[in-house]
Amino acid sequence: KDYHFGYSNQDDWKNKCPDCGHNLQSPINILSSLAANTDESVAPLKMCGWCDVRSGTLKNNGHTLKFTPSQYGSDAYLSSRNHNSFKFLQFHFHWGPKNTKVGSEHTVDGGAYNGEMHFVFSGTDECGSQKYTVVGVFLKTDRSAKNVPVKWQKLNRQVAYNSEEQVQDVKLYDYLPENKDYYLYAGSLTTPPCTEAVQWIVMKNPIVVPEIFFDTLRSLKKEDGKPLTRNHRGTQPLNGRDLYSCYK
Ligand code: SG4
Ligand code: ZN
Repeated sequence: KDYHFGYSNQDDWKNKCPDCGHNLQSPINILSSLAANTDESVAPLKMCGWCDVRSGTLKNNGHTLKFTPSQYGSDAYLSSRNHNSFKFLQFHFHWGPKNTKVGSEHTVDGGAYNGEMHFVFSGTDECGSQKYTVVGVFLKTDRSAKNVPVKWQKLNRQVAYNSEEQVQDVKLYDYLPENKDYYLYAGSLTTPPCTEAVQWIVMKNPIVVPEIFFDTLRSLKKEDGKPLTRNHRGTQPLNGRDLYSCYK
């Protein structure tokens, strides 16, 4: 049975889901000075199928707005470091209550962005256990934009709680910043069960998102009928984990 967690009582998550209280949790505050580590295995991302156009469903699950590709057509994969060919599962969003600098899950040198988009990939490690790679992209509100780019119009839907709508022609690559530099570290899912099986890839540069899309996200209804005005977890202690970065 699902744990009906909320974002106002994050300290309680660990009572139901012990992993949420463990030591390798996400998100984190990324100290850019610590991310100076270079490691030859941290290589530019190999993206396969990111430019393909795919259709799928946009679902409001009460915790986020999530795009899941339909089973037809080619799959999208990601490989980086020692993880080979992780298959694309879904992307979803995190945001805050206002168009101020709060809403992203990761922060950089203490600073947050307006929101964060997560591309979730899954695969297995050498021993066969399930692992995830999540690519995080910071979102920055654009107040001035008069016309909404088509890639945001497609996702700009007031989806009712627990229902889903069809979306056509979504290209993952359209939602990545031009510069593909990223930070990398080992962490967890940012929602219960907070499983510590995630290789995080956080893109250094944000993408720009029209304000109207954030308005739509904030008006989505939760299970209790109230609007989901924020869905970002607070940053968790690094606890000595290594942080890497990849520059082109
Ligand atoms: C959101 O609640 C998604 O709806 C979940 O997807 C996702 O869990 C969860 O966030 C955690 O993902 O990238 N923020 S995160 O760490 O992707 C998974 C589903 O419930 C496993 C399918
Ligand atoms: Zn997420």
